Amino acid sequence: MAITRGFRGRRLDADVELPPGQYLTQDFPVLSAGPTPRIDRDSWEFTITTEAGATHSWAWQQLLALPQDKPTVDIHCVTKWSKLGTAWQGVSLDVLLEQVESTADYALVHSHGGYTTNLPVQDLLDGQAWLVHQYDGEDLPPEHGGPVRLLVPHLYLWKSAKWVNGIQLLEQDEPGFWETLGYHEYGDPWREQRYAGD
Ligand SMILES: Nc1nc2c(c(=O)[nH]1)N[C@H]1C(S)=C(S)[C@@H](COP(=O)(O)O)O[C@H]1N2
Ligand SMILES: [Mo]
Repeated sequence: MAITRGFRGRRLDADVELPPGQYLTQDFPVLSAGPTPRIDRDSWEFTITTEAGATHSWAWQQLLALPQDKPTVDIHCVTKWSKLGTAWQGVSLDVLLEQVESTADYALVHSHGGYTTNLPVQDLLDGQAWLVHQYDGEDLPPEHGGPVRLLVPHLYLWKSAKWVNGIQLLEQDEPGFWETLGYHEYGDPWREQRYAGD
């Protein structure tokens, strides 16, 4: 029976305000610019490099030992689908950046395979961004960025780098993969910042 169509969690679709130009989807599309890497949890490592060149790394068990958050958030892809109430588990970037000495304003996020994306450090702080390793109560599947991806739900989803392995803190902003190809440097879905100049 299709009686649950249009109903999502506690919210009726009709009551939901989406960012301009977006439509709702119930499934979870996969968007990857290259092949899906298979990354072993035991050799997984995440490194923050500061503007001074100092590095701070976390291994898989160290990530799991940090305080865990369970954000439930709406996500918005620049290809116009939005998905509501996605449930994740991971570590707030506040916790990781707290352990790092830096006054840099910009971050360039790096992924296994060479994907990059940039955003202001400010957008990684104050409970706005996580390194997530679970989706919907299960280990994050490789196609969605497992073992660990960045989640920055207040920006278009291309900023949420899958297979994340590091963040470079920079004094000068540097465009990432899609930003170099004409996408917006910031990417706020509520201001419909899809392409450079929007
Ligand atoms: N490493 C990496 N991260 C990535 C991408 C990618 O191609 N490589 N695609 C981005 C884009 S454009 C989107 S919309 C989301 C898609 O996430 P999903 O495949 O889990 O839906 O991942 C983002 N993160
Ligand atoms: Mo995307």
